[in-house]
This record gives sequence, structure tokens and C-alpha cells, in this order.
Amino acid sequence: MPHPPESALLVIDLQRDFCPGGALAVPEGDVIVAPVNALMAEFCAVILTQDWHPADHSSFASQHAGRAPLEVVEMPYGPQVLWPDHCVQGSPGADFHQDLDTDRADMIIRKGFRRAIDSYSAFFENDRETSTGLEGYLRTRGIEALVMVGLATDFCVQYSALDARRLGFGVTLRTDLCRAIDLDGSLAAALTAMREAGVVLEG
Ligand code: VGL
Ligand code: ZN
Repeated sequence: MPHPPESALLVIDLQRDFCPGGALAVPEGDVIVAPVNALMAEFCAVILTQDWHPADHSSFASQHAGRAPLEVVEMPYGPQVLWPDHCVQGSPGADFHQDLDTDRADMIIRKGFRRAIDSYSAFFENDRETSTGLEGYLRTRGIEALVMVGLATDFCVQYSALDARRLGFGVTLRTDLCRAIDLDGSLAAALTAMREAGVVLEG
């Protein structure tokens, strides 16, 4: 069944570095690509996000002497997990998965391009204040509801879903078309937080 025009499909970070063989591989990240392509046909509006970091991004463990990936540091905006270098602007790992149907995208929103601040959410950077511009885009197109899919359930997908609810958008998460990193129970915590925020979990 086609979705109404006021509903958009938001495909989060379906990039090579988040797929098996990539720098920050999410288990089974690649298996969702074909069904996500198929789902695009049901929507009038398709929006992709792309994690897009400078090579010296402050979320990279390589920028913090004596720190290893997955350690947590305190940033001016709060705690930040340190990651392996990933999705460096212009690198092959930052490209979308080679099978993703990017031609269907009306809009590609890049995030995480400021060195000093990470951006999990498609809407706000990790200070929860600096806007990516997506909210204005959606509102000026009359979009009121989002179906979300992509990587990773417990980081960029969760942050995007919670921000979208906070802004008043309807949010449905296709859990079958998302995959998680799952650090110390972060997947279960993310699902609970999203459910409590009124995100409809489907799939
Ligand atoms: C993501 C960690 C770092 C994600 C992006 O797409 O979930 N996770 N950068
Ligand atoms: Zn990132």
C-alpha cells in the first residue's frame, strides 16, 4: 500500500563503513539494502542521511591520545563514545552501499561535518541544539510523518527517532530494516526509549 504524500521514508547512514568489511561494521548491515530499495517505491518522498566526518573528527579515538575505540570521553556537550575512524568525507567508506538505490533520494542530508561535535541524529548534532536543516526541509514540504530504516538502531536511528518525536513528527521504525551496534545493552535501552517516546515499532 502506498504511503500518503505527507509521509516520508528516512534512510539512515546506509554507508559502506557501517556494512560488513567497513571501518565501523554493523552486523548484517548490508542485508537491509535490497528490502529498503523495495520500500522506496511506496513513498512520495525519500530522504537519505550520510555520516560525513572530516579526517580529524573529534569522535575518532585516533584524535585522543591513549584512548581506544568504544571508550567514552566527556565533551563540552556531554559524554561521547569514541569510534574508529569512519565515514571520512570523500573516502570510499563514506559512500552509500553500492547496491542502495540512491537515485530515488529527493534529499541527502550530511551530518557530523563539524570537527568539534558529533551528530548521530538527522535533525540535531549531539549538543541537541545545532540543527542540520532537516526539520525545515520536512516542514516546507508538508511532511508530517516519517518511516525510519537504517543503521545503527541504537545510535543514529534512535537519536533521529527521538528528535523527530520531540519535534512533533509521527515516527514508525521498521525494526526489521534496521541493525544495531549493541554496546552494553544499548539496543534494548534504545528500543525502550523509543517506545516510551511514542515511536511505533513495526516489523
Ligand atoms: C553512527 C556511530 C558513529 C550511526 C555514526 O550511524 O549509528 N554510529 N557514527
Ligand atoms: Zn559517525
